[in-house]
Amino acid sequence: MYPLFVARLALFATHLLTLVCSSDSDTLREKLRIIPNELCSMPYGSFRVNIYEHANNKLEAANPNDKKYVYAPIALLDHKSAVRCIDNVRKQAEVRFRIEMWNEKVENEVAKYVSKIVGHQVNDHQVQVIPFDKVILTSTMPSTAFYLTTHWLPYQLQKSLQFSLLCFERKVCDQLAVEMRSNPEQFGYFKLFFGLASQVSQTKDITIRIANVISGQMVQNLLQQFDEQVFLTANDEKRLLTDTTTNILIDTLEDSDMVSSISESEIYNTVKEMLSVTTVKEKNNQMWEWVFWNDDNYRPDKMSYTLNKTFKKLDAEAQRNMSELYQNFSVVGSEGEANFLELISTTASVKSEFTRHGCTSNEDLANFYRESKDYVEWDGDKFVPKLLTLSKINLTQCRDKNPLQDRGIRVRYSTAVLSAPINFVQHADVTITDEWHNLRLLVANVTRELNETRANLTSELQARTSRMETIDKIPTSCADLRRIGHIKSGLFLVMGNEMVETVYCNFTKPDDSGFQKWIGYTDVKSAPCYFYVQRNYGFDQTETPIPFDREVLNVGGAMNLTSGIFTAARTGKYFFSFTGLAFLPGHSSSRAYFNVVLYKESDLIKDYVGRGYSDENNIEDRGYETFSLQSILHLQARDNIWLQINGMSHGVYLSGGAYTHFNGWKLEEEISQSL
Ligand SMILES: *[C@@H]1O[C@H](CO)[C@@H](O)[C@H](O)[C@H]1NC(C)=O
Ligand SMILES: *[C@@H]1O[C@H](CO)[C@@H](O)[C@H](O)[C@H]1NC(C)=O
Ligand SMILES: *[C@@H]1O[C@H](CO)[C@@H](O)[C@H](O)[C@H]1NC(C)=O
Ligand SMILES: *[C@@H]1O[C@H](CO)[C@@H](O)[C@H](O)[C@H]1NC(C)=O
Ligand SMILES: *[C@@H]1O[C@H](CO)[C@@H](O)[C@H](O)[C@H]1NC(C)=O
Ligand SMILES: *[C@@H]1O[C@H](CO)[C@@H](O)[C@H](O)[C@H]1NC(C)=O
Ligand SMILES: *[C@@H]1O[C@H](CO)[C@@H](O)[C@H](O)[C@H]1NC(C)=O
Ligand SMILES: *[C@@H]1O[C@H](CO)[C@@H](O)[C@H](O)[C@H]1NC(C)=O
Ligand SMILES: CC(=O)N[C@H]1CO[C@H](CO)[C@@H](O)[C@@H]1O
Repeated sequence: MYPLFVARLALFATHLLTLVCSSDSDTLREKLRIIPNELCSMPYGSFRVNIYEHANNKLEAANPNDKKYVYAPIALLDHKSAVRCIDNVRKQAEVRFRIEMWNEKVENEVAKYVSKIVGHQVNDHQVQVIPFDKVILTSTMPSTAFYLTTHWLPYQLQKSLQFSLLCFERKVCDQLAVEMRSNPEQFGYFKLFFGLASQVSQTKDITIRIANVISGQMVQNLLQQFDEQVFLTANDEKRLLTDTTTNILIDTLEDSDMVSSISESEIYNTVKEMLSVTTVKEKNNQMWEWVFWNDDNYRPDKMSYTLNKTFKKLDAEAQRNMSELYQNFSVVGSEGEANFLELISTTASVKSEFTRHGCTSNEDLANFYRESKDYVEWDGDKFVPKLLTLSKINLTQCRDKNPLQDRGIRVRYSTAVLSAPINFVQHADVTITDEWHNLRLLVANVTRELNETRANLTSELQARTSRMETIDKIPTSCADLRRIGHIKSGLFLVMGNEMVETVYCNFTKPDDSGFQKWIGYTDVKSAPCYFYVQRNYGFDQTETPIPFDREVLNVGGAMNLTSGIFTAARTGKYFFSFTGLAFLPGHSSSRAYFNVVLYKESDLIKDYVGRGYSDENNIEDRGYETFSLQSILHLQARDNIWLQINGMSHGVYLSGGAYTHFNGWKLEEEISQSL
């Protein structure tokens, strides 16, 4: 609620955590059962972490694995988390930021460090942060820009807590948030107080001396600037009383004492009475000379005056718009600002009026609009300052002091069990471990990497496709491959004259000369072709293709057993073999013979390829005679191949019974012809 800065700058020379006094040591001993003399102080980044032992560790029966060690919160400021917010409950601008109390890394290091000190293994679970119940952020240096609340925050051993600075003005908070993010060490005068729920508060009678009240910086400023009296806005009144209250507390309480909120507001109100601050609601033009305003340009009467003057320079429509802008309170924020800027910028003489007022940039004009909306209104035909509730202080009284009385007051306060200066991430080893933050970073990293990968791939693809041509044929060389976009050297298949060929393309060679190395033919067949057929029965017809009746294998179906004709499906080289058994009878005295011919028919031209022949003159030697015929042929697609008996003597026949075999297969295909 109201501020408090508990201070003793001189005491704050070291970044060591300090246990504050003997009575607190008692609290530690009694309530937490901690041995108050620290066991050790572990270096951690640019500061140290104090480590204490649990009293039970000293018991005779204590097992090393049950011993407990506690360490002081690290109080590490996460300066990057500082943001300016508006607390909508208190209607107050504030700077919010996080302070880290502990993390797994510290815990782990404490365990390791204690292990070394005590000479036996100490596990993570034997170590924890001191179990305080409450915490409060204080400052050892008073500030007129911000204040801190005097309410304790419950602390349930969270890894980190949010704290805030409260500002009298929003723009001050904006500035402070930036400062904290960019130069956190300036806030080195912050301290954390830790306490226990069971602690009883103490009381102390103090005297508020009028001399102390008047010696405050803001009162002194007012005494210099104004003569008999001064009027303050509610905000400035609060600033003055807060500032004074803080000074009084710094003067009367010990460094580690925390005043209760109620006592603090009692002091605040007492100071208000002592200064005989009275509230007035006045509308009187002379009064403005007595009003304290941080920046004179924003004094309501001066803003009204400028608005009035510029209003007269606008045309009727713009005038209507401008007056509406000040009546329509619903038009807030950026929309109102934008409308205002537009109205000003359309008329040059209006703009120069604002320049005279000290508003040169659009930023100034937007500020002017924001401030003027709070303090100026349209009364129907002109702009007038709003009726303000102001506080009046009689400065004459302050000067001669006599009528003013010192006042005694009883304050209630509690003493922190531990006071710790806040620490900063000044060392590479010390990092803030905010899981959410890390996760966000990780996601951002992954997204960035994906983006980069995508960008890389896109540019690579573009680089390739920009070089890529369409050649509208099957590539026949490395040069063709390069033209259609291949860039990685290796073995490739290209179309040769008849067959597919394998080539090695060395694309690292700058030009097309000599970058193709011929490797060999590639045996590619559009379909397999193998057959093996037999005759089971004898055959004695001449001048007709020999049919077959047993199909052992006929892959591709090129062999027609019924007709005895093999038809080449594709152009290429084929192998055929024919072996058989002819029966030459012994009843005739004349020569017995058997003549078989392999025919090829291409484009209806029938020609024989080769012949097989058996004969026998001697009757005694007649009987079965074998013959055979092998050939390799180049066939065009649709060429026919068959065997036929072209001549034989009477009674001769081709034997069946699986003694007659016809085989064939495609050796290689002229694949270029097949496409
Ligand atoms: C006045 O306001 C109306 C409606 O918002 C807008 O269309 C018009 O341009 C404004 N005129 C001037 C002169 O700003
Ligand atoms: C002000 O409010 C009136 C009625 O709500 C509306 O017609 C008018 O456009 C508003 N003017 C501006 C400048 O927003
Ligand atoms: C201020 O206080 C003095 C007494 O110290 C009194 O004479 C004077 O009238 C007061 N002035 C105003 C403006 O109230
Ligand atoms: C994100 O990337 C930065 C550098 O590119 C690196 O330092 C940081 O460790 C990364 N964060 C995570 C969570 O991966
Ligand atoms: C990734 O790229 C998109 C669009 O290309 C962009 O909007 C986004 O901000 C990028 N994200 C990161 C993390 O770079
Ligand atoms: C993208 O390309 C650049 C330059 O070649 C390289 O340094 C970077 O690692 C690449 N990024 C990814 C995600 O592949
Ligand atoms: C490919 O060409 C480059 C440049 O002429 C040469 O240095 C390299 O040895 C060649 N690679 C092979 C495998 O022939
Ligand atoms: C095989 O030849 C016979 C006789 O010429 C014919 O009737 C039959 O259709 C042919 N079979 C095939 C599969 O071509
Ligand atoms: C309140 C205020 O400043 N009113 C002024 C508006 O402008 C006219 C003329 O410019 C003055 O006469 C009023 O006093």
